[in-house]
Amino acid sequence: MQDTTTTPRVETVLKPERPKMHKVILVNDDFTPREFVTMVLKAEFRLSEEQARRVMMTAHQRGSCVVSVFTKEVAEAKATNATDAARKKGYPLLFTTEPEE
Ligand code: TYC
Repeated sequence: MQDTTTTPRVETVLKPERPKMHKVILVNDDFTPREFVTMVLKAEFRLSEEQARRVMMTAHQRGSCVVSVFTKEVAEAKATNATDAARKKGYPLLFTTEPEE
């Protein structure tokens, strides 16, 4: 006859949360040359010529366009770099970020 007692245990396994991704958004303006916007998109976001032109034209026609999504830190750094590159040339070009739904 067995005289040991066992107590049932419940183990909780926690899954780490996936970090929320953030969109980088290109905002249209009336002054920045199309070629410059395309060049910045290629340089900072590694878009091809065709992708860059498409994103630039979408922002031009609709007011804004999502460029890509990254973790919060990367999205903010890229938006700041790209906006600063335009400021150095005296253009009002703006990149913003927002969390994905
Ligand atoms: N609208 C600008 C022009 O006609 C070009 C442009 C496109 C500027 C997209 C900003 O996010 C932008 N020169």
